[in-house]
Amino acid sequence: MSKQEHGSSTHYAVHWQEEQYYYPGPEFIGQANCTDPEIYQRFSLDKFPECYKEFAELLHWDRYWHTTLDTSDAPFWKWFAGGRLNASYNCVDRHLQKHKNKTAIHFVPELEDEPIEHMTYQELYRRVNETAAVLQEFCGLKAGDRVTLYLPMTPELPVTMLACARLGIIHCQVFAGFSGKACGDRMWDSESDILITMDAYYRGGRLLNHKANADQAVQAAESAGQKVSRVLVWRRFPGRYSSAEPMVENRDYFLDELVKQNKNATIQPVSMPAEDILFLMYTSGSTGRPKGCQHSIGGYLSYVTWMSKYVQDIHPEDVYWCMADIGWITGHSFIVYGPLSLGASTVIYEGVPTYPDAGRCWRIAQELDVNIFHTSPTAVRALRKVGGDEPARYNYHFKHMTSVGEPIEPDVWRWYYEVVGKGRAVIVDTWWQTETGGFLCSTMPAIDPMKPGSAGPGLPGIHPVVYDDEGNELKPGEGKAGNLCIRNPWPGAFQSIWKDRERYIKSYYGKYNRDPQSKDWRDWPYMAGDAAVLESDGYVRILGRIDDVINVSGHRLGTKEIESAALSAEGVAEAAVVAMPDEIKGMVPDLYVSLKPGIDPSHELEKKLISTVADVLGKIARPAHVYIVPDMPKTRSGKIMRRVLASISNRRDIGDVSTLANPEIVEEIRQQVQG
Ligand code: 6R9
Repeated sequence: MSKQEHGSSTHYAVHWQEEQYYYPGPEFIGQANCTDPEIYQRFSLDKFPECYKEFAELLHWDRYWHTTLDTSDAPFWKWFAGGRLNASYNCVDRHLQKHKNKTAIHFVPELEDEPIEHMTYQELYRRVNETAAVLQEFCGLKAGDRVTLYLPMTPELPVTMLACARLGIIHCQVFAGFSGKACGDRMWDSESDILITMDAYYRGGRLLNHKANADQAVQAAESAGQKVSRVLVWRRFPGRYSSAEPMVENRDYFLDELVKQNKNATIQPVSMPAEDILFLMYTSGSTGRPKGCQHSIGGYLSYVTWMSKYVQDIHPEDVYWCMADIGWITGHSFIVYGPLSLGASTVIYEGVPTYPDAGRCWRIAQELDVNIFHTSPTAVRALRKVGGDEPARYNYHFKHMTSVGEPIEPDVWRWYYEVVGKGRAVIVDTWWQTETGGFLCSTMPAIDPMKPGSAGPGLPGIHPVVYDDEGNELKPGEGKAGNLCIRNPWPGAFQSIWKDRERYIKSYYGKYNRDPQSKDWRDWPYMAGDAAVLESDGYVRILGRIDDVINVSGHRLGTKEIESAALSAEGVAEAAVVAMPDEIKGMVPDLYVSLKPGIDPSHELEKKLISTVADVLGKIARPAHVYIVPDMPKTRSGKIMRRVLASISNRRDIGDVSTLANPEIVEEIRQQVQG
């Protein structure tokens, strides 16, 4: 699949056109939570928005809502207005009566000689309460305050999230693989003066010093003007500090020690308005500044609970493993909130899927008897590459598997289906975004046939539409690519961008809004920022982002963020980032820079640029190649022509460059890059 930009419109060349269907087997259908094909009618547009009551009814409410969808401040939708509930109560307390001895979380440490921890709902309840007591009493935090979490994949992460939710505190978890600087920027944006982190964690067999990153986060937040009053540090091994960094007096505290002082404390869950904020999740957009997506308590939790039950097909007796990181939206929705709200057993794996060998995932599946498996195309490609025959050596039985985060090539899909799923498990290819809270397009696993490479139709209640640049609707089967939009709001949708209402309207509703004054949701189609083709069977085939976002291993990175990181290196005058397809990661960034006068290109400088980007943003943003070029190709008005650089990186036809201000530079760069 490749993308070429011509002026403002975007044209896609699609290299797969898959029309082969696979059907769910009778074994799966026989046990599925939803087998009723009428479900789509129950959620047709004429039943909107009241149909979504069914989602909210999966939760415990302290007070029922009076208005299912309040549109008075369109497009800032308010779901279940007037209702009150607590997310922590819904994910923990309400399961105690029937399931207190059931495993809530299976924690699998990366090192195989460390024992697997099986935390029951009763144990989760105790730990969440004790942690909430520290947040309330020691930190003085209360509903509406923001707290930044910078935690790795250990049970302390969901425990801390649920402790926040218990008190109505807004948690802002930053992916632990992000740099301290990226974390500090988000602390500043969300105005959190407390950071909760961990001393160390395992990755690829090494115990990483995470406290050092946390210290950098504090430094970055403070230099941006955000005071940091406390840093609470969970210890990976309670009682044993695994970091070389000093603890700062009157600022840093061991959270496992504070929790011990609150042994068996109980904290009443605060009854929160449904429309208050549960968490912020930062994501990349087309400008350098990350967007803090604001998710609500009632709408979000209803949505992910329904999706977990009917799309993930989670039953009480299932063992469910989503291999995403909780630092991303997938982990929030489909490791923590959805599964725990259903009272399921959810697996948290600390480390690298292929550590110490290609069989690790399948050993975990065998040992824990995992039967629902959820991962990304990047992980599937990597697992296939290192151990294409491994799954057959292990005795596990998946009934259901998910693919999420990027388009999955039909060939990779088939390996996932035949080899990982052993030809028995259904696959759902779920298309959605940080902003959307939960899935939007996917097959319903017991109802719709699967088609490799296509996400599927809009889920019940979701009505996708593809518009061309002029706002004309593209018909199913027309074969044309356009901008994927959703006609209607849905309860999982984010409420706004934190502190930036304008950007929210402009980025998601600006292009296709029919009347800025309208209070009618029909006038506000949601624009996702993805290009897609609507197929004749109603399935949506996602082609990729239309904005300046690169999807690396399913993680969104703004090209502008990488460029501004590169510009922070000494001697760099200009920077441009383009996307390159990669066999494993889907896409990777290529970085082009030009230097200030008097600075000479060197191999050292290239290496320095790679490490600068990694330091500023985190390792996942590292450019695949760095090209130091004599000048950038530019328009007469001085804009860098990224599409020309993209064509050079991707060895595509460069097209007409005669209108550039400096056309001669193009051939020079091409020779430098392509040899
Ligand atoms: C959940 C998540 C969102 C972007 C999205 C799209 C891409 C996600 C996909 C997919 C093809 C799928 N994307 N799921 N593309 N097929 N099943 O990934 O959220 O990190 O915000 O990324 O990822 O381009 O716009 P997020």
